[in-house]
Amino acid sequence: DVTRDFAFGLPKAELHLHLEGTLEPDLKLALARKNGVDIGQSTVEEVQATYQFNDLTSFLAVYYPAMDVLQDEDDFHDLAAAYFERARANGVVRAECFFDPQAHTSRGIAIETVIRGYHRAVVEAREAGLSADLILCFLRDMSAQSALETLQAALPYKDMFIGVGLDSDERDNPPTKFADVFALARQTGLHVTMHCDIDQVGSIDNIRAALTELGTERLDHGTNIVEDPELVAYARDHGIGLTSCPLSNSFVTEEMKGKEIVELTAAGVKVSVNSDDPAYFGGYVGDNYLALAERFDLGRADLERIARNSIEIAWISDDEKDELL
Ligand code: ES4
Ligand code: ZN
Repeated sequence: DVTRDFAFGLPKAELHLHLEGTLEPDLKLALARKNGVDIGQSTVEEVQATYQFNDLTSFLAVYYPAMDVLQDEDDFHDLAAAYFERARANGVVRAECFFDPQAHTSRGIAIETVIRGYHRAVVEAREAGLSADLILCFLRDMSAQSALETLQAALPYKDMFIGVGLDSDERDNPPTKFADVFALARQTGLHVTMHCDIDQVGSIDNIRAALTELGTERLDHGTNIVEDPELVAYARDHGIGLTSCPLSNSFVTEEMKGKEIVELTAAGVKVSVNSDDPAYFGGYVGDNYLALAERFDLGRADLERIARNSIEIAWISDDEKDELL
């Protein structure tokens, strides 16, 4: 008997959210017009008609080109501000948001434009009572050298983000490719997480390396860790949080990973539910809680457990967790 109000109202942390994935068709069109960028569509319906993905590659082929509409600091601010508003309506009390600087620097936007714009929205969200921070993600299909240069360029703004992540296409781009940059990030005092194996790419070996060699504190997706009881025990014993994204997974892997979420939670692994790229995958985090509950027959207590887990694995102090729980 999970209702929409219950799923949306649960106080929760959103830990796997790409700010660039919150670009709704109407804002995309408004920014295209403002900045004189021809995106090839002029109505929301036309934009939505281009959203035909059945795997990660077909998704990313729509996702990255759309970012051309983001040009100045206000654009990045407005994108993030719109997300924070939606997040609050979805019961989010803590948001740790990924952003992809290389998707912007590679087309000539200065990294400080990106960081300052997003950060201004973070500060405003905090003033409005939503705990929020940024996580800088490296694009794994670019070189390790590019990731290193990106981190170095971002370090002057180190007080504006709390960690680093790794996203984009995992095929042939295992986490070990970025061992040096993650080591530097950890030395700098940044948190570390990485996208691991949404299962048609990569392998359990990537998850093992992420955990035991690269020191990741969370696994983004990573639900196919269920294949390996030793890694499940490792994740449980080390308090490694998982950030699962049911609606996103149903697009790029054809299933929500509900069985894995239930099994891992029962095994004592802290699995959270998140929206990934909500403007593209049919819903924000409340929609993800609701879809998971409906599809896998979860009850209120199950969703309460997931929401509590999300706050417990957030990168905030124990005092702040107590306040939010
Ligand atoms: C992503 Cl679904 C997905 N997978 C990998 N990287 C991403 N960046 C944004 N969405
Ligand atoms: Zn993601």
